[in-house]
Amino acid sequence: MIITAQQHILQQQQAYFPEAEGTFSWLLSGITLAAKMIQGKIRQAALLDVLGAAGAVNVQGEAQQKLDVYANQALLHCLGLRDSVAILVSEENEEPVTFDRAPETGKYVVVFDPLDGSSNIDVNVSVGTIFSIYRRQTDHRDKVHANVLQKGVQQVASGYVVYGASTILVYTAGRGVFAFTLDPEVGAFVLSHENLKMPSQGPYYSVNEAQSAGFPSEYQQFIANMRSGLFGRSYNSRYVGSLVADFHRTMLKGGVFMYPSTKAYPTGKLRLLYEANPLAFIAEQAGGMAVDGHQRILDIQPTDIHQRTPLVLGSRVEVEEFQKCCLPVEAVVQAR
Ligand code: AHM
Ligand code: MG
Repeated sequence: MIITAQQHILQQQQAYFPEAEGTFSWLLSGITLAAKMIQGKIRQAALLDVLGAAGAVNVQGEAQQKLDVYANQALLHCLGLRDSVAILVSEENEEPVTFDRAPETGKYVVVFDPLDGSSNIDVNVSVGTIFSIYRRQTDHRDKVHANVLQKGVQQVASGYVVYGASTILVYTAGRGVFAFTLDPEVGAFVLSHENLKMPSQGPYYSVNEAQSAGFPSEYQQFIANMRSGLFGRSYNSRYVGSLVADFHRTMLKGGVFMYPSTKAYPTGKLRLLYEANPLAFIAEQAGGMAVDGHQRILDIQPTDIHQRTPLVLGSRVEVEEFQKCCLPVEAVVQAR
């Protein structure tokens, strides 16, 4: 028989937290509902006049696509109706959205990128939703920024939905990674990959190589090492330009995804709270790693809700080799 995402979350809760009241699974059902609404719109995009720019620019200074706006509204609506949600943070909203909940409810903070890679929609390339869930801090319940600016290690759960040839939801609540494929006949996300593990080394590296002249030297060295077969295998390159699609491939096949600092994005392009942290949590749960060139992504103390970070994410062997390239030359010789 099939196991739906909802059933799976309830089973996990009963196994590990028998005293849980089901609020967490109810919250996650808000995300799966929004994901179904978003995927429905994406599948019909060219028919519904929802392709193209909405005419506004978001807080990142990027042109908002019409589907960005729809996806954001779907998540704000579906999650805002759950009284366990105290604060919502979205890529598309400059400030956190807060809800005035009773003290015994409003336990969670949810951070999301409603439609990542949305510049790819017009050409029918995969896009995704990324989310991250934190517990609201009881000792400073009403300090919005303290609740939102938590380190990635404090995530209760995170996940992404990739709207590709099929729609797949991947999530972790800190006890392994599980993937669910939307079954259009049933109308539910059905368990399709149990306890996903990322291969310890993989066949692909994924980076916007056209920008490589502006990459810091450690990235250039690392890419040169991969190209010259230094890690005992040859690599092929793959770069969709949609983080969720590039990460999903890395999860299943292994390898490494990188978005370094560049001339155009001196602190990296990707956002710590709703892009790097949720995927880093999943990568680590699957046996992979995520770093920014100096430290583990999950250990970074955020200072701004929309802050960016360089990101190197993927299989253990490749990320460890990247870290060796970040060391001074003498240390690299010793480390080999
Ligand atoms: P977005 O949040 O505006 O969609 O931008 C994020 C996207 C990621 O999905 C992807 O990894 C990256 O931008 C690609 O950027 P580039 O085109 O500079 O390679
Ligand atoms: Mg994004």
